[in-house]
Amino acid sequence: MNLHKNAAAVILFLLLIIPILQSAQNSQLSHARNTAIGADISSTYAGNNENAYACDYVCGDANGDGSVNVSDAVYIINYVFIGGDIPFPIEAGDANGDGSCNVSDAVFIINHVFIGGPAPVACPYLINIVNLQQGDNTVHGTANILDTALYRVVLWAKTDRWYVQPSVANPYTFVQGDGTWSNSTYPWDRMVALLVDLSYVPGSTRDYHPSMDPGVVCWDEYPDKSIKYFNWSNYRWRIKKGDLLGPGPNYFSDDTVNVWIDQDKRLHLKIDYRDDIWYCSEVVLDHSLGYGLYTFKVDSRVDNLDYNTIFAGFIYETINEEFDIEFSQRLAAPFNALYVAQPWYTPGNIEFFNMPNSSQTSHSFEWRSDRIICNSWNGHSDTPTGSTLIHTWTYTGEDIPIPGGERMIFNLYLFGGEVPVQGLEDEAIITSFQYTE
Ligand SMILES: [Ca+2]
Ligand SMILES: [Ca+2]
Repeated sequence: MNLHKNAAAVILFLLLIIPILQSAQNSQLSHARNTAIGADISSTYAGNNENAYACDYVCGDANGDGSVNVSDAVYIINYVFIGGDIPFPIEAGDANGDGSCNVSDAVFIINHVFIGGPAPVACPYLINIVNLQQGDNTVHGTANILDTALYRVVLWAKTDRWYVQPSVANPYTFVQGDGTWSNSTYPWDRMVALLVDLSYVPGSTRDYHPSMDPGVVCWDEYPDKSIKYFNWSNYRWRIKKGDLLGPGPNYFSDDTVNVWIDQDKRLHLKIDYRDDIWYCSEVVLDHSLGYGLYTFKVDSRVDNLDYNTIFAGFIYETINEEFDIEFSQRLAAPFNALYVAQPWYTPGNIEFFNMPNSSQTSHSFEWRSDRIICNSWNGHSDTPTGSTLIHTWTYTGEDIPIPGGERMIFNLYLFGGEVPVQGLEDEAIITSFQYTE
C-alpha cells in the first residue's frame, strides 16, 4: 500500500513539476537581474542572503515563505538537480529529518501534501544555550546544523557593553561533530551565543545587540531574548523596544498589540494606551539595502491620523543621513504628508503634499547617488499611472544619504512624545515592502 502511495505521489509530482521547472528556470534568470520573482517558486528571504536570521525556520519550508507545500518540493528539486537556490537555511530542506537535503525530501513533502503522509518533524532550533546559570564561567550549548564546517559560534558577554568571549584573540567557539559546543567566559550580566557563517567579523566590543551584524545566522540569549525579530515581506525586521527613546521621546513596545502580522501577511503597527502609557511601534530592517527602489503599500488611511501621530517609512543612518516619507498633520500642516531629506531645515529639502482619504495607497522612493524620486499613488499597483498618481517629487539637493549603515524603518509614533490630541489609538497597516536594485 505504501509503495503504491509513494509511486502515485512521485508520478503526480513529476506531472506537476515539468511545467513548473520550466517556469522556475525563467524565474531564476529574472532573479539574477533582480526583477520580480515568481511568488511561489522563489520567494525565499532573498534580501537576507548576506545577513540572515534563520532561527524560526520551518522544516520542509525550503523556500522560506512560511508554509510547507508543493512549491517547497519544487524548490528542493531545483536545488538538487539544476543548481537552484539553496534552501534557506539548508536545514529547512531536510523535510524527512535524516540529516541531508535531497530528492527524498521533495518526495516526503509531496507525500505529505497530497496523500496525507507524515508532516515534517519539528526542526530543532539552530542554536541553544544549555543549562546556563548567572555567574557561570563556562557556556555550553548545541548547534543543530548539518555542516559544522560552515558555521561557528561566537559568544558575547554584556556588562557595560558587549564583549566578545573568551577573548579578542580567540573569538570563536567551534561546534563539535555531535552538535555541542562550549567555551569559557569572563563575568557577564547577559550572554549571547551567535551562530555565524564564515563571513562574520568578530571584533572586540559592541554597543548594540550583537545579533545585528552581517554573517549572523541565528542566536540565543540568556536570561531571555532581549530583541524580537520577525520575517515579513521577504525580509527580517527587528522590533524596537524601550522607554523614552527617539523619535519622541516615546515608549516603544514589542508587544503583539503594537506589532503583528495578520493572516494576509500585512504588518500592523499600533499606538495603544495601556497602564497610563501610550506605546508606539517601530520595526527596523536587519541590514542595509543601499541605492535602489523602495516601495511600500499601505492598507489603512494615512490622512486621518491623530494630529500628533506620525506614520513614516524611511531610511535612517544618522539624523543627517536620512530620507523620509511621513504622514503627519502636525509636521505637514496645513498638508498631511511630506517627503524630506535630512536635515529638514536646509532649504529645498522638504516637499509637502496632501494624501486623500484612500484606504489603499502605495509609496516609493528611488534612491540614487544624484537624486531621489518619490511617488505616492492610489491603489496597490506596482507603479503609478496618470490616473492613480497622488504626488511625485524629485530631490537633487546636497543631502542625499550615502549608503552604508542605513536601515529601512517603519514607525508609528507621537510627535514629541505628546499624547494624542483626540485621545485615540492609531494604527497603520502595511501590505508589503519591496526593494529592487
Ligand atoms: Ca514554503
Ligand atoms: Ca532529508
